[in-house]
Amino acid sequence: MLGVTKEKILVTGALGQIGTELVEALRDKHGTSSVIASDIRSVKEQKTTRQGPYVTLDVLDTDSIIKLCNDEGVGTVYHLAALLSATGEKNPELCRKVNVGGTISVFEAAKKCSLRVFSPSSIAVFGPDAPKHAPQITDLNPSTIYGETKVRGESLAKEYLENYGIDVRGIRYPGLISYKAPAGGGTTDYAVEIFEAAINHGHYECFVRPDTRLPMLYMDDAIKATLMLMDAPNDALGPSKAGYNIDCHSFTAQELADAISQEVDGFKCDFAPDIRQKYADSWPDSIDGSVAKEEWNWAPNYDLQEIVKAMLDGLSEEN
Ligand code: NAD
Ligand code: AKB
Repeated sequence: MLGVTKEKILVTGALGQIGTELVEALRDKHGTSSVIASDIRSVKEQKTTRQGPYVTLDVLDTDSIIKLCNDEGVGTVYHLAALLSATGEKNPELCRKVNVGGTISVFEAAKKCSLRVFSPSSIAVFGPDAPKHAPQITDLNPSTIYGETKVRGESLAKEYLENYGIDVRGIRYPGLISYKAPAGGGTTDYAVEIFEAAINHGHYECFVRPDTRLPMLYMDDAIKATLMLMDAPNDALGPSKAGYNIDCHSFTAQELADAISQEVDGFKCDFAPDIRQKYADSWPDSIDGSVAKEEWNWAPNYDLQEIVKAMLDGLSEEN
């Protein structure tokens, strides 16, 4: 549109676990008015009052995304709207609709409005047949519907790049640990819930076995990785740009509980595995992030002890 520069940023699914912190980081970096937060939910549902532009937007509504991008001069979309694994497996149809349909909707808008897109993937792309230390490139045969939608998201990104030159970048996020917004219905939520339970009740009943080992990352690192990837020069990025494995930390549920016990006197964790154990068992124990390290220099800052400290300090300050 004449007179509208395409400098603004749109974040979909902005009221979720990642969006809550990504919007804050993007506003610090680019200025509050440059970052439009959006979600299907009303902003009033969010505990924290949001400073800055907010619109209610269903990612399945392609026309509204296109209109918003044209009217506001949006040049980049961080597409976070999705259903996570546990919620997705309970409602496979909606999971496919939102995760695949929503991604197509955003990519179609990208085609029409020349947008750059960040579209996250997940360690859920790997299935039980993948090596337990998952390499960047291996067969992707997830056993969850959620994982299938993430594999499809990566292939759609490649398709839109090859066919229409759309710059879509993504990270196969591991389980993300944070305290500013609740975890959104995933299998790795135990690694978030355990902290609040430790502080408030001195006890947590964990829904996976103690020996369940999964790759995990503190949210500050996840946000840093996201911004680094989006800032990386395009010619540094190879064929994995739609779904990078990134180096992170890998620990069992028992190791996490033990690390919390060292900081919270008397904390006790019991284990009562439920259906989410099956999803966790189908995912890798750890991931090889050497391609991301080589191409855009990624390395995490927080190890397990530092994550535990940051979470307990953060939650105590909030209470
Ligand atoms: P979340 O569940 O916390 O947030 C997702 C947001 O999307 C919610 O606020 C929800 O209201 C919104 N939403 C749902 N349907 C929508 C629709 N039709 N239109 C608009 N908004 C809609 O999820 P998150 O943890 O912030 O995850 C964001 C992305 O990162 C997802 O693609 C997820 O698969 C991926 N990811 C997250 C993790 C993690 O541990 N948090 C790990 C791997 C990948
Ligand atoms: C989930 O558990 O569903 C997410 C993920 C690893 O994609 N945290």
